[in-house]
Amino acid sequence: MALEKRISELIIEEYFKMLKDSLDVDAVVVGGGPSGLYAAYKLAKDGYKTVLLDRRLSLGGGIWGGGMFFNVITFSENSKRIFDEIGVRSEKRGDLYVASAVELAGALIYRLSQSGAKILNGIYAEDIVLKDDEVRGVVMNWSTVPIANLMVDPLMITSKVVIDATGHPAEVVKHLARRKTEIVIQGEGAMDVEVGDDGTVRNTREIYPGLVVCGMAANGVSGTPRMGPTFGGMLLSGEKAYTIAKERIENH
Ligand code: 48H
Repeated sequence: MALEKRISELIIEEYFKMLKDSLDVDAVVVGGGPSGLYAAYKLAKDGYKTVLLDRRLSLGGGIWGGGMFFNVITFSENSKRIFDEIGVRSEKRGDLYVASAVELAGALIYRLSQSGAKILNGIYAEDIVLKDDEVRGVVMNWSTVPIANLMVDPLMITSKVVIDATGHPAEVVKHLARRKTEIVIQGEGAMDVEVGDDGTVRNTREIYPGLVVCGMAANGVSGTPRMGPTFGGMLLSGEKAYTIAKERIENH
C-alpha cells in the first residue's frame, strides 16, 4: 500500500477512535489554560473519563506570555506544593516564587497528555447540553467554522460534569446565562492581587447543577478583581474544580 495512503489512514483511524471514545464521558473541561489543564489532569489521573477542549491549536492559554510577553510567572507559598507535584522548578524571591512560564505550560501539557485524558484541540464549545435543569455536556464545533463564517451544524459530547475553564470570557457560563436568568455574570473587577488571587479559589464552584466554573472564568462571573500574572490561584482553582467535579461524578 502506498505510504501516502497509510499515513492518512492511520491518522484518521487513531483520531476517530479517540473522538468516538470521547462522546460520553465523566467530565468535559472547556479551556486548556492553567486551571483547566490542572483540573483535567487530576481527574484523568484518578481514572475518570475526561475530555479537554481548546479552541486554539496549542494548549496553555494565558500561561505562555507570563506578564506582557515576559515569560516569567509568580506565585505564593500556598500553591508551591502543586508546582513541586508537576515538576516545575521555582525560586523563592522574598514573599513570592518565580518560575518559567514556558516550563509551567510544558509541564501541565505533558502531564495531561500522559494522564489518559482525551485532548481535542482546535475544537470549541459553542453551547451546552441542558436536560432536566442540569448541564449534561457541551455542543462542539471546529474552531475554523466561525472564523470562516460557515453554517455547519455541531456535534455533542455528553458528560456528568462540565468545567468552564475558558478564562476571562467565561463562555460556557454565558451560554447558560442566556437560558437561565438567575445566572448573573458580574464581570471581573479591577486589579487587586491579594483579593483576586484568593477570590479565584473562593469563587470556584458548581454554579449550576453539572457546571463548575474555575480560573479567571470564576472571577469574571463573580465580580472578583483580576490578579495579573500570578498563577498559583489558577492551579489552586483547578484543584478545587477537580474536587467538586469528582464529587459530582461520584454522586451522579
Ligand atoms: C474551547 C475555549 C473556549 C471555548 C476559551 O485564559 P486561560 O489561560 O484560562 P485560566 O482561567 O485557566 O487562566 C487565566 C490566566 O491565564 C490569566 O489570564 C490570568 C491569571 N490573568 C490575570 C489578569 O489579571 O489578567 O485559558 C483559557 C483557554 C484558552 O486556551 C482558550 O483558547 C480556551 O480556554 N477557550 N476553548 N471552547 N468556548 N473559550
